[in-house]
Amino acid sequence: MALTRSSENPILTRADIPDVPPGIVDATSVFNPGAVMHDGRHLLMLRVQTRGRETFFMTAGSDDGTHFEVSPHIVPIRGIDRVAGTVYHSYDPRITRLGDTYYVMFAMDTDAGCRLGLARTTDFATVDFVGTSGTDDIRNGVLFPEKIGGDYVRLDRPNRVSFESGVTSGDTIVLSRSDDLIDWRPVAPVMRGRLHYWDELIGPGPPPVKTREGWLLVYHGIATHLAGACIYQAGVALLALDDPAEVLARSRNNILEPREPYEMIGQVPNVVFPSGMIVEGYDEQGFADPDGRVLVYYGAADTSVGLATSTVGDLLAACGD
Ligand code: BMA
Repeated sequence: MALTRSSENPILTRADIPDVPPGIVDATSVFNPGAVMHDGRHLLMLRVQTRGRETFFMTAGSDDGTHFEVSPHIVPIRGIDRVAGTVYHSYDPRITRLGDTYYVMFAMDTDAGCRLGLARTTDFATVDFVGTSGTDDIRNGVLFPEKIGGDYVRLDRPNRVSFESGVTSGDTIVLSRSDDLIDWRPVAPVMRGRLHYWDELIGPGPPPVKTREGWLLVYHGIATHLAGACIYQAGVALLALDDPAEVLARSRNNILEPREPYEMIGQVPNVVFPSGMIVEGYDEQGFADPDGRVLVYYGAADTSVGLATSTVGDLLAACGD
């Protein structure tokens, strides 16, 4: 089995969220975290929701990757007020380290629709808004941890599919390139959803990880054909190192699906939503060690945070299953 749930799951629940009045009092949920190693510790950037259904970012730190302590602060995105109109929610942060800077790419619900916001930080105490990253209606965007062919590169998922509820989604992960992280050129579709199967709608999960075999991508897929239900699951794919628009392998089955009560019951039932991934162990050239432990952090039922672990080698093998 490619991914094994932590016996401590869910590793974070609303009970772990300290009050930060007046914004956060008796939090409702915590889910879909970004994850990164920072100063030798595991760091999560959390999506915290309140009874007012307002959304805030908080951080949590851990020495072992499983037991986290949430800092009693809201993390403001300094300068986000430059966005025209109202930003109703900022959520689903994906964190990529480029050199000494951490970039956070996140979804923003704005008057104009869903947009990707980009912020940067070196310490997670102050996080500065860089800008709205592109003009398209996109919810999921993940930056690669290095330039490829001289460009910044990301995987994104344009929202081109509408549910009856008005929620938008998409069935294609696209590769886009940029000179400045703000203006993006879509260059090629990478993967499409597989109608009738587990991943009809898809979106990138955490930022891709560089291995000697290729870029390892964990993504989410949604099955929509089951009466009255959308089931969110996770899968893996392998993309070519020099041209990540080329898919070398893609798992036939999902590698994580809602099975535990905390994944099946909650604010949005039947959801596992991988958003953070930490690999413990890289070689001198910056490739992930095949034996390195992989920690995948995911939102469970839009209510709590789950952890599932693997190794780089096992995830690579799952791409071909
Ligand atoms: C997606 C996003 C995620 C959420 C998921 C399940 O479209 O909004 O933030 O976890 O739906 O509700």
